[in-house]
Amino acid sequence: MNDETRYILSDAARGLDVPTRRLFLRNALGLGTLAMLSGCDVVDGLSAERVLGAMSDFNDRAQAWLFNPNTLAREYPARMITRPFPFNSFYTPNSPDLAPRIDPREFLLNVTGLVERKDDWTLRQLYALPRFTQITRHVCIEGWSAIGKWTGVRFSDFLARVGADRHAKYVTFRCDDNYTTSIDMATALHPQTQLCFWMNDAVLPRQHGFPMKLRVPTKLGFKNPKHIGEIAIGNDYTGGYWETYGYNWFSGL
Ligand SMILES: Nc1nc2c(c(=O)[nH]1)N[C@H]1C(S)=C(S)[C@@H](COP(=O)(O)O)O[C@H]1N2
Ligand SMILES: [Mo]
Repeated sequence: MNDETRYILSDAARGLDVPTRRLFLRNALGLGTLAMLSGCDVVDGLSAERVLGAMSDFNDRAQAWLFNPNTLAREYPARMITRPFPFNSFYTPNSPDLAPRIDPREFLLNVTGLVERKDDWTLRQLYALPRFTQITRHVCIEGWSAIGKWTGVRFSDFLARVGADRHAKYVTFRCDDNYTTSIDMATALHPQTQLCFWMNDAVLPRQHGFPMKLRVPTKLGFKNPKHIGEIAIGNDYTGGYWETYGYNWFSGL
């Protein structure tokens, strides 16, 4: 492989999720193979990207296909809880002071799209929902993980209460800091997927997502939206913040 080839490949591979990228680079797929895959004689950066983009879509579908709705993420004993629990956000790492300030008395959660009941929810109403607690591991794609204890309503119960169309493809989360992400319905209905309001037995701290976050222990950390302001059910792909930077959309663990 010459330098230019290497450059084109590693540049295009940036659009892949980490494990796929690692595999891809380890196997150092040559230009010849890539040309064969894409069916063109001359492989430039753009066609390499197109092939890799198709691989990433394939990766989403393969992961969705392999996802077992009955497989539970591991739960841990309380003594293994990580303290302090790391803070992370897209706007600036290590600046919890920039996390949104939300007035709990004014807060309203919007529920939109393919649902029978589009009423907004106050925090008082949300806090009154039946709750369960999980101690699970949060895994960030940036290379750290931490164990926390989260309490809140089973998301499938919440979806049933609002009369969500369970055959819709996507659930999209729009957050107060303009972060967004979306998940597949199978994951939304997974028994450990939780709309959570408490962390380590206290109200969810501001930097960790007050007033609520979605806890999804079967997916990477960036698929766990904090400061949720809107939950939308629909069939149109909506992607998300990190997804537009090339992180694999499904990102199952
Ligand atoms: N609203 C919002 N949610 C978000 C993020 C964000 O920047 N904004 N970052 C994601 C990422 S990449 C991670 S690792 C976790 C970090 O959660 P923590 O701060 O509680 O550790 O939140 C996820 N959810
Ligand atoms: Mo993350």
